Amino acid sequence: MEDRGLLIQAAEDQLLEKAKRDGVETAWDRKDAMKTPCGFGSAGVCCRNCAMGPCRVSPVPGKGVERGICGATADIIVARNFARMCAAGSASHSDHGRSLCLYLENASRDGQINIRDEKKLASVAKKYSIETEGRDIYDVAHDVAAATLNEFGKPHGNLIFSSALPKKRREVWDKLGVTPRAIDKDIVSIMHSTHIGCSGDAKNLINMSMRASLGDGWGGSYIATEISDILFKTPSPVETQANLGVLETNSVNIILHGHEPSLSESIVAAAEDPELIALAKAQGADGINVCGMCCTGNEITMRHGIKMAGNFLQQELAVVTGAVEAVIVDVQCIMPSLAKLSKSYHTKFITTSPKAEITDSTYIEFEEHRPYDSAKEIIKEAVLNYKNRNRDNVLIPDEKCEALVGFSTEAIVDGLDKVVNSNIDPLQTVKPLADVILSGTLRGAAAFVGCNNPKVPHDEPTVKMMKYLIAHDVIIIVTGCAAHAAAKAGLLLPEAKELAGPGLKTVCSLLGIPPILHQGSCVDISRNLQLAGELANHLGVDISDLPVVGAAPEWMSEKAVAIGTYVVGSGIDAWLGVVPPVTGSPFVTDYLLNKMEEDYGAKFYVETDPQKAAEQMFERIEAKRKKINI
Ligand code: XCC
Ligand code: SF4
Repeated sequence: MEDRGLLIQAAEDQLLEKAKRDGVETAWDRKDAMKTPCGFGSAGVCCRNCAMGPCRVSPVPGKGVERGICGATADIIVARNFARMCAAGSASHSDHGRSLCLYLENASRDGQINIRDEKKLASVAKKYSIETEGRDIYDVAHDVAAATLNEFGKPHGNLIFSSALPKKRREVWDKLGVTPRAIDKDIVSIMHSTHIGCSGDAKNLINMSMRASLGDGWGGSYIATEISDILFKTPSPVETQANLGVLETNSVNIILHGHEPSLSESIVAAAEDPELIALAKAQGADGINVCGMCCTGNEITMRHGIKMAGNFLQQELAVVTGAVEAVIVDVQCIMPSLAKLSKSYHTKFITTSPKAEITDSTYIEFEEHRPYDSAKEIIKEAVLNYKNRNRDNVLIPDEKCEALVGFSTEAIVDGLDKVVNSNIDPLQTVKPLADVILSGTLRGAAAFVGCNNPKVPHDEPTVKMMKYLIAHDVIIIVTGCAAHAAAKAGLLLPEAKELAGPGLKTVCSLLGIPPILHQGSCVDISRNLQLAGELANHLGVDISDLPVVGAAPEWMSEKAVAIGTYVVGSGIDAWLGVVPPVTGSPFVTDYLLNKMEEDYGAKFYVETDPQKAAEQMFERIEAKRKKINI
């Protein structure tokens, strides 16, 4: 296979040059202008939790100012800041989950919100002990909405967990006192305990961070995935294309960017409305080309094969092509810079959520009670903008790559089942996967997640690490912006098996799958958890015993901090390629990188060299295999 990494870079360079010619700036320019980042901020020792401060204490023990005005040490300040990152990340994923529960509440047979996956509905209903026998599916759906909404703020007890959560893991959490109670409650606890004069113990704060983050992974995010599948169907493998070359010269190009699939699903459906297509043709366009970006891109590609325009650092480049009629967004990971940037082109930057209004954007609220009609009105703005495109200043890069996406846990299990063992006990569904891992055909699995970050070369560490691991017979599951990186590099193609080791190659050939399986958006890391949990249950071990690792090579968001935390808390080691702002605390650093293993059987690794990180991941997989004698 040709090395697509260089081609991707060439396409990106072209657009960066164009940006310069056009006199517009991108995140990379602003990163350069930022010069050296603040050392206190980088080490996490800056506190502005009260107005006696801001206080910055020395990141080096025994040197300089050691306490804030209230007496908080570097350990306390770093732990508080870390906890607040976990709270913000968990809040974002979980509020996305809540929006979908509220959306499901409005589902009705003859309305604009419908149930597309009755099987998933039944399985989620079972989780919440909701009767399904002989009942109308919409009544069941409304009960599921009520039950899941209750998980956010119930006053007593603990979250209701998926049966995929191994008993042993639950015992670990109970013993440490980190079993999530209610999603919102555990987030609020952090905001309370990090207020001036509350928790002054770093371990206590880290435990709270873990509890809220686990409430994200096994609660808010898990619910987001479950409800999305019920409403929009559980993904199954579908072909798509990735990179900015998916934009079309003679179509109305729409970039859908953000996270919640309620908006994006409606836009995708409404873009096929004959009325809108006729309107597009009347403007001189061939049609309407909807493309997805970041996590929204993952959501709509895995359910409809909608083309993937790119990941986080490509959002500005999409506008720079000069070929985008509208960037339509909802929440999260939307650069406010798009407002100014889009004004240098004809692009309409349309914000739709009261949670993420952006100054100088065109705000058209997405009306969830009439999603189809509302989506049509939004798309109309884009279509009518086609005539304003400046054809002399358009540059659509040639680069695009085919990909196979949409491997939900259900799809993986079904696929394996069909090939390996056609008539197995439904409770033994992960058996084929367990068998290929036990036999050593696959050495293990790695989950890649997360963002882009201009601190590292775009997509490069992600792709490098992936290639190393598949060459060593480690199967990869991928979500979020890392999934776009894999797609652009051609790694989501069945042909990429040529880059895999002999064992993984055999499995790929047998199943017709790529060595890297696309599992969706970042809330869909719940699918990773589900798969790992089912595997552990099947083998009668804890998740921390499995030869499974995780990595976020280019992470940047607070959501990624929450993810890393719940991944480790679930028993899976997590490699970070960007140093988190905790180095100013000896206690927190030592806990995350070492001691955590005693508590959770897993820990964080921070390694900025992708080659070394990949080697460490593989070593760790082999060590875990030894531990359970396989
Ligand atoms: Fe955002 Fe989800 Fe990160 Fe991409 S991967 S930059 S969080 S879009 Ni979630
Ligand atoms: Fe300073 Fe303490 Fe106030 Fe933070 S909480 S700003 S360390 S006085």
